[in-house]
Amino acid sequence: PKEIFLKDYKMPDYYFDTVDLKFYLGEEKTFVSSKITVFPRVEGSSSPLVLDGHDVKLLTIRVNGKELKENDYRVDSRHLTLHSPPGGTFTLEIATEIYPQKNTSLEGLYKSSGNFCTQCEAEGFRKITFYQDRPDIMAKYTCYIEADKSLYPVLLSNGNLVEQGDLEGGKHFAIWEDPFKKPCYLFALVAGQLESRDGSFVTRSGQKVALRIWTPSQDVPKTAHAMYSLKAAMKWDEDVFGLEYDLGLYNIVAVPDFNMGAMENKSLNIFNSNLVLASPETASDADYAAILGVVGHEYFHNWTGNRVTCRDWFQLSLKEGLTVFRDQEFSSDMGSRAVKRIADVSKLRNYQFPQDAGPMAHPVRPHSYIKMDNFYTVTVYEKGAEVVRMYKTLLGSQGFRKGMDLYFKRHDGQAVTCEDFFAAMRDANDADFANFLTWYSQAGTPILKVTTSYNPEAHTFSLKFSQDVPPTPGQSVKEPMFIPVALGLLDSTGKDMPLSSVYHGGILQSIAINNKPVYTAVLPVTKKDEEFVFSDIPEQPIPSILRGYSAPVRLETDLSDSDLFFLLAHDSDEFNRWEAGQVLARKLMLSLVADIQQNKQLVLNPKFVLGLKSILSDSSLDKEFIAKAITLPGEGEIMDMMEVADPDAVHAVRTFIRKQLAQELKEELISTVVNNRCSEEYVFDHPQMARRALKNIALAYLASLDEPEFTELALHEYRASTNMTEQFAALAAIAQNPGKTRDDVLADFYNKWQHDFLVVNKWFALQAMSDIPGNIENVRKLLNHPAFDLRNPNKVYSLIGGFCGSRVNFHAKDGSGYEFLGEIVLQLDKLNPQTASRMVSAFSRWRRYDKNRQNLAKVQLEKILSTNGLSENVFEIASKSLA
Ligand code: HT7
Ligand code: ZN
Repeated sequence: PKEIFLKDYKMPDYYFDTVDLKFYLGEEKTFVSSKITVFPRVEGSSSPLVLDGHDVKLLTIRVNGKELKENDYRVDSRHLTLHSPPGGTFTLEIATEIYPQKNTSLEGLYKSSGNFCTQCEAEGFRKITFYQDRPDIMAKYTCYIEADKSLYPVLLSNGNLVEQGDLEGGKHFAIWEDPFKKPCYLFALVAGQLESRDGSFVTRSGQKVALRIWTPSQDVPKTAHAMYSLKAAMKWDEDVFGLEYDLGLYNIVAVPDFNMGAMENKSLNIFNSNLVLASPETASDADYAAILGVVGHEYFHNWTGNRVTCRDWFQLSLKEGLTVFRDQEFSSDMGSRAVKRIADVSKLRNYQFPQDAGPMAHPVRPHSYIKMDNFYTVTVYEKGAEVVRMYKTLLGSQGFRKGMDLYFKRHDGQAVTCEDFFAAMRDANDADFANFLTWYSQAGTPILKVTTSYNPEAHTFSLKFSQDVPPTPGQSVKEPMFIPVALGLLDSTGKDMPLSSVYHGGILQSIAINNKPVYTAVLPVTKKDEEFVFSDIPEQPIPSILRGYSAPVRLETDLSDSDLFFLLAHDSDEFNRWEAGQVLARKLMLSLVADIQQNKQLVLNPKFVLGLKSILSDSSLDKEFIAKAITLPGEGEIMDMMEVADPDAVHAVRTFIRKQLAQELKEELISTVVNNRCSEEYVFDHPQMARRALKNIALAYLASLDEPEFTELALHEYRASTNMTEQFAALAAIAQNPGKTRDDVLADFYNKWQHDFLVVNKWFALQAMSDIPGNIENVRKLLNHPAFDLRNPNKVYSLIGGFCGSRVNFHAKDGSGYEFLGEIVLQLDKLNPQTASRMVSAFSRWRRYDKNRQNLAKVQLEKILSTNGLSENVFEIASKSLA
């Protein structure tokens, strides 16, 4: 397979101005014709025009109305080349045939539950017709769709509906016209039996927008929350960024078969059903929150991605990092900022940090790829969002807004690069961003060490920073990064001290704003070693470093346990308050892992129990914050900090601490469950969600004790629940412990919900993730369950993805987990390479484990790689994992 490099980017030789598509949808084949106005970049040039095409049968090709002869062009399995196009502007007409019914890859045009739909990002348009399938080709599209009226009563594409009507033979047609130029990855078509929930939104300049969310008719009642989310997102983007919607219609279609979460096609978003459909009985608070975030995300792409798009796919984070940042801010403003930040940072640590430390580590803007689909990663998305957040931290809200305004002013209607975004931020603020661009080019999570000292005579407080970026594949030597460190200093009563000046680089600099001291300062750490000295500090402070997690680094401080307990009790920055507890928990877990490995008896530090007890009983705290603060760091996070990851020891330690805490805090936990019951009707709002989150975690702790009293309690909660959040939490609490009750409740849950495929996926995932030893047998059985289907990505993510998340069973010493995944990847690769390559990624960190596990995983990777006909997707991940 061919590797593509950023350094090889070349402007296209030809641009497209208008594209008229015609689709004749059929039961065996679909005819597609395109009529494109083409013009050369350099007037008069007639270099060959190379179009991409994959699994497309060419019928005819015409230039300026004249059919080409065979020696005028060449077709191979991936391209159509016109040897010598006419010198100036010309029309190109191509007629092709495709087979959506056979398309299980879910890219291009395919069928999902009887309906036609498309997925063109990143390079799926080439499976529809021959085209220059690259994002810097932006054109205006019209789309004619013809299909059987009774089978496909709804015909949708991008833009405005300009004409529709009936045809002979029970057929009908629709013509759509999109007035905005777009790259082909934003093209979309949907045809099927769908009904809509209709809403409307009036933009702040008075334009009325019709909003439609399309699903099969029985699901329309479950779209209310998605509609609410869409309206909230439209309003938020106007309020925060001054950005309005630009067409009279916004469609969302939910489909059950979809490789990712959703797709931002211009005015015709296509969503995975699980990110649209919700009712209190069937969807959890986490599902509601995900719907809000993703509906917002796709809507925000209308400006950051669609109006201003990427020059090439290496620039993906230009739209994705920025849009994730925007959806994170939206969700923060709609709920609790601190809790959202904690959730986002946890995601970064649990998924992106491991990627950044493994064989698939790549910069936010990768240097090369074999298959672009493999680079829709947590690094491009989540670390990319952190990079955007750092601009805001450095410039402040107003400065950031000025940068965004300039970005749109300069680049509306263009396909641009990460440097263009950087330049808009810099120029709008006259800012000095020093070496900031290395965030786009260097992979690896920087390690930031800080040592502090107080001088009681001089009343100064010094922070010495030292940074290191670890080597990553292809990048052995690293430059220092620009790390904005938000910092506060707490006095002995726990209050923030006023900060007005700091020595840096031999100069005393004022950090006061309008002559007023600040309570959180942002220190620009740009060198390998750097010192900042605060003056006028009357007493020894406790520093709160990296407030709000102001940069995506691993922070190592010289704070003592008592400093951390102090921060846990007092920090005004809620993120750092939580973080102090997590640092303590991580230290504790690592030392207990060492104990277990040396066969020592495990003893839980009573101070830790007291610290959590005081959080649990502090009624002044937000309940969702308490729920986060009493949640232990994940097993992955701890394994990531070990020289050789030991899944059994880490799992045993986490289980031990959970049980000890449950034992010691039994009374508090029981009253937390009892006092947080609620008979109010389900509402997706912060107070109610916070209450449910706290109650559910308390129940999980208690049930971990596996005592009849608490099994009864969990059963009671399961039966009394009127919403999925509490019902599923009670089921999960019970499912921790093997036995008859577990089996009965799991069976009861399935019987209750077997008609609802989204709930059944939760049921698959819960069982797949189970740490009960020997669970592989059950997972193999579930593979043959009538509700399971390898062709549906959601089912694969639930069952196979869920299983790979179980430290105990996926990493079983006998290799049974690895063998299972090896088999599945090969079966899946024949159906859907994108999903297969996501699954094979579970092997990528095999070198982190002991020799025995390494050998077992390596055998599977080698077996996969030696298989004939392997997709480029799986090849890329498997070969990089072994390299
Ligand atoms: N921009 C969308 C990306 C996407 C995608 C990429 C590859 C394969 C399938 C896909 N479905 C959607 C999603 C987003 O970030 O908004
Ligand atoms: Zn996106």
